Amino acid sequence: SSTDLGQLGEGGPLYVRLQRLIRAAVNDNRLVIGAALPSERDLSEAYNLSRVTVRRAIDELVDDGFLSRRRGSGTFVSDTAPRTERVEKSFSTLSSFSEDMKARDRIPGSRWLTRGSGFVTPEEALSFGLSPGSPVHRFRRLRLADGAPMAIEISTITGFALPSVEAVGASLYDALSVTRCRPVRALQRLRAETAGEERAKLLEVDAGHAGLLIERRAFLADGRPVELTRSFYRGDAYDMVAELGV
Ligand code: 16G
Repeated sequence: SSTDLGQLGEGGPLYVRLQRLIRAAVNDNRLVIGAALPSERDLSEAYNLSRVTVRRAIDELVDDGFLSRRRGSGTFVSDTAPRTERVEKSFSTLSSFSEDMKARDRIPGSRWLTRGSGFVTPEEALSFGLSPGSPVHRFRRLRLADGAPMAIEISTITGFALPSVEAVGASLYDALSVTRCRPVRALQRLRAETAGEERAKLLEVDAGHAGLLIERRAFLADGRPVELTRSFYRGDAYDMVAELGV
């Protein structure tokens, strides 16, 4: 084919499939910011699509700010192109990052930034209701979906819940299920925060990027605290949704 964008996937209208292909190419850097998109004619020939379909796909991506047109020279990947499709995350269920991603057919990933074991800080002891000197495990992880960074998570886990920090593989909640310490109740607090240099670099966004910080304090049925996690989510990758009743 005359393009390197790969195969058109299945499911949904043709113009949506072409959009998915273009977004995926940007996601995994086959099309970098500023790169020119193949011409509409090349796309329609390569994928056997009508020019109307190709134009519709591209027009929408231009409207979204994902692509931009420069008169006379073609269509380019915008420098504001969000590198991921937004994910709707429930704000009212006690799900794990891995479960959230699998539910959306994304492959969850995790990269260790730091990990170790130690003792509670006076602050953690107070907010957790733990005795001073209680053992805890601590780690920082970069969370990925299909290889693209989505969130940074900083966790403190009470000592009794895990034999060691190495017991955590790809999923913390899987490890906590094994020790029968998966939490069943949690308090969450959400606030807006911007990404400083360090967060921005890890999440591959510009410094000053608007993110969502969610703090989760999670407990066992008997009230013992298990987890204190601060998750910094990319603001361009998430919508927080909750079902409310009266
Ligand atoms: C979610 C949780 C986080 C938990 C993690 C476990 C929120 C706001 N936070 O990100 O508290 O530690 O999932 O995910 O939902 P894992 O089992 O994939 O490691």
